[in-house]
Amino acid sequence: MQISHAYTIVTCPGRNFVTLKIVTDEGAYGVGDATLNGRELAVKAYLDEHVIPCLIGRDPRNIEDTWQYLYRGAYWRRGPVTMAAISAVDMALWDLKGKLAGMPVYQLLGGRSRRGAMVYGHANGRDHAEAVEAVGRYIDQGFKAIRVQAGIPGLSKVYGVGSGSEAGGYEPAQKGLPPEEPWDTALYLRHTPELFRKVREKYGFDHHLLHDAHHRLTPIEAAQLGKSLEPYRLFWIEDATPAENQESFRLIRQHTTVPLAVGEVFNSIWDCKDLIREQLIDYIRTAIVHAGGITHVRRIADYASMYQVRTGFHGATDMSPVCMAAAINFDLWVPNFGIQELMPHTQETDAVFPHSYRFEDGYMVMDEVPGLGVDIDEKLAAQYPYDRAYLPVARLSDGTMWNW
Ligand code: EZ4
Ligand code: CO
Repeated sequence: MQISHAYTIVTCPGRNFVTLKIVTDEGAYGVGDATLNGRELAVKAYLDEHVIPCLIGRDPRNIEDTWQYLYRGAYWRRGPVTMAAISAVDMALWDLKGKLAGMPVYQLLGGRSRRGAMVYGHANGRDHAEAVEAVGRYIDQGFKAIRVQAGIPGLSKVYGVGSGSEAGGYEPAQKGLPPEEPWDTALYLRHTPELFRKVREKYGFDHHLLHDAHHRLTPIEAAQLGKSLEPYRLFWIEDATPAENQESFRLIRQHTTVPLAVGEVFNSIWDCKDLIREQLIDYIRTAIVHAGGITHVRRIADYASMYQVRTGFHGATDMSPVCMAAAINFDLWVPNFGIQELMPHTQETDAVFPHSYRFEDGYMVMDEVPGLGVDIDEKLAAQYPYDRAYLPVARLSDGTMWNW
């Protein structure tokens, strides 16, 4: 059996997605997500120009060897573009292997460890009242876990908070050049504890609450936030501080017992190693599409399990349903599962990527379908041409660039 051809498909049913399709000489195929938000065509070119020519003629069943070939063989290891491309190949090969075996990928990994994967949704509001109300809507839908973000008085726009009509959590792609958003840490630290006080006061303590600081804080500021949120018993604070310098998390840990999650921008086990080994985090958020596919993320999860660090994979709308399907297969198996992020894709996106996963009473479940249980409707995809879009950037009030 050989890979006879492979190609990338770019589509924009609301936001841009890059998909890799790998086809065998016997006509079987697998799909992989290759989407890197705001840098989509770099991954497409990496695949088209450099990876696909090396895939032709290979035995698609040798997933591990192909992974090592693309990782070691590039000489230039790691980085988001390289790793997104490797992830796409890896996902497509697992999908294909599942189809060949007539089994879901979670069966190939070792079978089900649970009935469904607990997910958290995004409740947000332009002010506290709107955010508190949004939490109620998620509770009504059956969510067991809810991320809460709110606008900050004095700031015109805040990460994670759409305009009113987007209160359901859809995060729009940003057309044109990167939009600029203001940031002020002092205001954020002053108002955030109050938001969680109000949510707990209204709904009690029966639901898990999460919060994303989105890399905005220094370690000591993150420690302050953690201490101030302790009374509200959060499931986690995410991306409390940027993690290029992994030892930053030591300082946060010395001061607060709030659980910490990090890793949505990580692209290999090396980004996680010290954080996990020193038990500086509680949840690892690597996405299957950005951290080397199922093959590599499994290595990360196994390493994390030695230190009682659990998974909490990134699941925002800029990962396509192909990545979501891979994540849910993984979540159903992985012994040290924590939680899965869930943001609803647009109806247009769901139509381009027919899938078998679905939300049921706070969990993602999926049927016993071969492979990843997701596909791409190429005809429909062709109706949505690529439309360049960027993530926003953040600036302090004096104009200084900050972390978005
Ligand atoms: O900003 O996926 O937890 N979720 C997030 C996301 C990220 C986007 C970046 O592409 O932080 O909303
Ligand atoms: Co995040």
